[in-house]
Amino acid sequence: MGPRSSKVKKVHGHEGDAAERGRKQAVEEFTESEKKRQQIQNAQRMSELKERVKREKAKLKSYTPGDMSGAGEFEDIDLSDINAVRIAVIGPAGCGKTCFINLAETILLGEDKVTAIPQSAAGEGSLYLLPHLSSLNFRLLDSRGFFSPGESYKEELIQILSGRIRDNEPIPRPNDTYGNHRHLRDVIAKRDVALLSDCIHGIISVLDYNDPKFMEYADEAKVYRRLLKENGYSTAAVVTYKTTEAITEEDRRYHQNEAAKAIGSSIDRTFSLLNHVALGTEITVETEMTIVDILKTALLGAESFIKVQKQLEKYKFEDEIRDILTEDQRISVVDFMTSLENKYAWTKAEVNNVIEIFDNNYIDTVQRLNQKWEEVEDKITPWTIKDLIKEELDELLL
Ligand SMILES: Nc1nc2c(ncn2[C@@H]2O[C@H](COP(=O)(O)OP(=O)(O)O)[C@@H](O)[C@H]2O)c(=O)[nH]1
Ligand SMILES: [Mg+2]
Repeated sequence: MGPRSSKVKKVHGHEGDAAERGRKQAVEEFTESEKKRQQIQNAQRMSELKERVKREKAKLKSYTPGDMSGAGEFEDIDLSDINAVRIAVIGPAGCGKTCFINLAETILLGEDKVTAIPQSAAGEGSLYLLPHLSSLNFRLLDSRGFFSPGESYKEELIQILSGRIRDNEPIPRPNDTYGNHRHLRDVIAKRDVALLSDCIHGIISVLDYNDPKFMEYADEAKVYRRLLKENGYSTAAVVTYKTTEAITEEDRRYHQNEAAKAIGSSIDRTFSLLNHVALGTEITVETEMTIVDILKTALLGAESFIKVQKQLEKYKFEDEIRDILTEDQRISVVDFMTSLENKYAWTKAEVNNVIEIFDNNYIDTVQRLNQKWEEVEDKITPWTIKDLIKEELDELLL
């Protein structure tokens, strides 16, 4: 570059300096106001989220079975026997079941009301089927973690779902060496399925992303997936994170997909959750919202399970009643009288006489005869026949 051009540049540079300063200032001012605007927006969003969490927590605390389903969903179904909706929290050992329940208790009831105490070491956690949130109208049941996704824990899960293993009871395993609970296995296996009110209605499945077996579970958990699906359960899935490292949105989505596939849940019923208990970090309002969403999802699934079971019960009952009625009504008075004619060797004339009386009084079935007995009994002769008819009728409709 020659001296001329440098001169031009210099002149230009002088003008440019002023313009540049102006531009810089404008940019700074804009950035500053944009920052403030975003801060205000964030603060607003945060206070809205806090309000929402507060409302949702209050709703869960006053929850009554049926609340999550739309109005009218339980119109013709009696829920009075369901004191509390029962949700089992299941998953591999150490995945964060107890920590999750601990978080739910902390945000709904407060730290001083927590009953779910997680294992801090790698050892086995809950060996009992422990109910939590017992002061509310739903329960979270902490269960014993499984160590492989294979067949071996299937029977145990069936016993929990069917209410054969009762609240606060040990969950016995064949190779348990401690506690001498093994004898309980036979006792539990012989029990009947519990009443609907004491069975498990909903499921929260937990998987720990940090678990080295995460992918193994994701591949092989189909035993549980099938079992739950076949029995009409709809599962809420939770992927827990025990790390303060930032997780990219892409990774999170990937884990969520894998967990949804493994558990047989849909993406919108699969949640990511930071394990604040294990990390020892403050529970954020976002985490509170996630826990609320998990509980709501699980309760909705549980309500639809209860609805289907109740409908099945109702149909079964109605079918039985219908069977009884049709069986009775199928017996015509003609058939009834003919059988008595043979049994007691009455004459045809005697029997026809009685049938004619019935006919004149619009009595065609034994049911009808029973209802109208007082109207016709005096017309039946001789009285020996009348008494035997009555005796046989009572016997038949007992
Ligand atoms: N460092 C530490 N780890 C914890 C603490 N509480 C739980 N953990 C870990 O967090 C994980 C989940 O624990 P937990 O909820 O008991 O799992 P569960 O077996 O599914 O009930 C396990 O790996 C625990 O070892 C804690 O207080 N400190
Ligand atoms: Mg546990």
